Amino acid sequence: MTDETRGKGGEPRQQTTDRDRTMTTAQGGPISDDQNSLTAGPRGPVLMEDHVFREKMFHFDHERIPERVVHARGYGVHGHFELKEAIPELSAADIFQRVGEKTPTFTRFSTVAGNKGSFDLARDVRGFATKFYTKEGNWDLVGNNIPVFFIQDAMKFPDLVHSVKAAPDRGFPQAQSAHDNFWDFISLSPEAIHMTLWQMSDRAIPRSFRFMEGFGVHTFRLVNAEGKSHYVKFHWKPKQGLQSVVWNEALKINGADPDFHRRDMWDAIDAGDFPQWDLGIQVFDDEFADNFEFDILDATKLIPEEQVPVRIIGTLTLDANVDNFFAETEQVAFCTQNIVRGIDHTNDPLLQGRNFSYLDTQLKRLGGPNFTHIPINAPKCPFHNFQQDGHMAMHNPKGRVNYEPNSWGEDGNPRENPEIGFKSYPEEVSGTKQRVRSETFADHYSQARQFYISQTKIEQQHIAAGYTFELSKCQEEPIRLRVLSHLMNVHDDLAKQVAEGLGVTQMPEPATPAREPITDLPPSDALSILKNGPDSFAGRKLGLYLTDGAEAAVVEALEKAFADEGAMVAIVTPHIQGVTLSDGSTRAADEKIDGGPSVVFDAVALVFSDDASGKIAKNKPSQDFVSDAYAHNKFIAWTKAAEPLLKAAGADDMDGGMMEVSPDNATDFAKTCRKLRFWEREE
Ligand code: HDE
Repeated sequence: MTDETRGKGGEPRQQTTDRDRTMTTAQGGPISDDQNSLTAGPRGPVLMEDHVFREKMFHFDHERIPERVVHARGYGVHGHFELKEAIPELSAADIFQRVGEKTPTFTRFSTVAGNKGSFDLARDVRGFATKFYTKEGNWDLVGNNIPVFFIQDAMKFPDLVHSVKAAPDRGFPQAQSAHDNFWDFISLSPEAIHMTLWQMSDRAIPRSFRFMEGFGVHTFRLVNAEGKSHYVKFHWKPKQGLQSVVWNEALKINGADPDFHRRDMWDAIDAGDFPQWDLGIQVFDDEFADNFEFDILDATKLIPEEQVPVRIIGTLTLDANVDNFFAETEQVAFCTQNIVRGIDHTNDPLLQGRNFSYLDTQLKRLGGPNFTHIPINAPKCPFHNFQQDGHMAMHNPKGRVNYEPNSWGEDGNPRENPEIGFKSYPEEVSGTKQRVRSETFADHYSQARQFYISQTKIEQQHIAAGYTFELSKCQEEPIRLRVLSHLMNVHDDLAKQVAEGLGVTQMPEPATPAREPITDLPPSDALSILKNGPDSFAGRKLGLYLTDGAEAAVVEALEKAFADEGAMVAIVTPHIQGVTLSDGSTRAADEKIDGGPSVVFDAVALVFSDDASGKIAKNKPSQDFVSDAYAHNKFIAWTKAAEPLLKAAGADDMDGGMMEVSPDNATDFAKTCRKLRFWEREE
């Protein structure tokens, strides 16, 4: 990649020559000394006239912009969307017309509750927002990794967000929902219960952004060239398969590497291992909507894939890291109102509220109405209008015409185009002006139950453990019991497990449902992570712990087996200088043992020399490396000399997740790792 082409987020990077490298002020004046302020005498006062100092400090003082009020911590990546199946019969959107055509994209993943500097493995929803730079304007699909939301009406969003974020008096807790305010709000808002099942499940602690799904959440419209409309829900399906961590692991990753998710994305793309997602659509019509058990405008409900299959129409490939985090990841401004001809909104009250909020918040965050001039936000197709001036205006049209209609000639004089211009779907609307929640939004428990019964036993245990952990952080007993009273309407088994975990012996009365739940919805396999895992270890990472003198043949066999699998191998050693193997070859270290705990790997292998065996068994970080891998149900391979360490770490119960490794069976170990975790250990 040349310097000139790297600036994907904006202008090409400037070519630098020797002469160009002279440091200048923002005004372009060459700087002779950037180390010392201008003073009256070597020990005298700094002079006000020092314009070089003043300009430098002034700019530094203003470096920060307000962080996003939610989704503050995020990570952006460039990519492209390739259309695999054209859908002109459904949508006139230009991006959906020509098979094989690639549309540039920018995707930002995020956590919701934490500040910009918080940690990656918070138990939280993940944002999954993609800007498609289509030939007919930017289309933003601003989704999450969970297909439903906490609330039904945008009016409640400030309350929801206030309740989950740090309390206003004490300024904590940071980046977590395990506290009274959040569960107080939830327990008084039964519509949120379905979403909390997802949030307490392992969906909220993904292993990597690469291993999670994305959802547009709301029902949108697709409108074809004849003006015919279908409803649609958008899905992102990771080609890498789904994978999450376990909660104890998440807690430890946050200490070991708070940047775990962003580092993972950066490393994968840097290594050329480009993550991909298929874009799927669930398309349905009014007849389906009228017969569906729930309201399609209610964002606390999903449509099971068994009822409306997901049709794959294209693939997103993320293939380039940003050049400048601030210019691209920070300044990108997603707006749900950015839609293109062929896609339209519905009357989902959450979506309609969002359409106001995103534009509004960008104004504050980016300082004025010209944020569309920032390269990452600007369309990549031609654009012309009579908008002008304002803070930091970068596109300043020439000539005298700045109004319409006008009678000036054609040149630089944009006109409306009814042929290709955006037209809202002409839906008939009428009704009494009032503040009321539709009766059709009143069922709060049925899909929560459906989600629960769709999970494997292990996943159900994790959900119960998630509630137990979070509610145990609530100091107020009435709040804990109120949540329990809702869970009793979801599933007895779940309510019992949580009650037991909390030590509640006297169950509360179940909450009074606004509408009797439907208890016979069938399970949906698509809702489980473990039923949708990968079929290889590709894209995952083996932590290979080596000592000096480790048998070279085993090391080479493991390296080859995992490379063949498409996986990464990170070398962990007692010293950062690396190790010398039995045949005199060397391996550089990726991590020293205390900086590379097993929580940052997907599987581990221990290849030690006899000489190192006794000493390493007594080493605390080495014991943690093994005991954590064991406790988190990871596959562990070892050579004989590692047995004392296994024993010291309490991992000497030789179950099916443990394998003594030799040059002959390294490939078998890599294949075993395809299951990702040995869940039987937890059962
Ligand atoms: Fe957002 N949301 N949101 N949200 N949201 C923002 O916009 C809002 C909702 C989502 O990487 C804000 O630019 C309201 C659902 C993502 O830059 C803000 C409501 C979904 C991102 C805002 C919702 C999302 C945001 C803050 C209730 C999934 C990060 C900064 C009606 C479908 C985008 C910003 C990025 C960000 C408002 C609910 C996804 C304040 C009012 C539902 C991925 O405008």
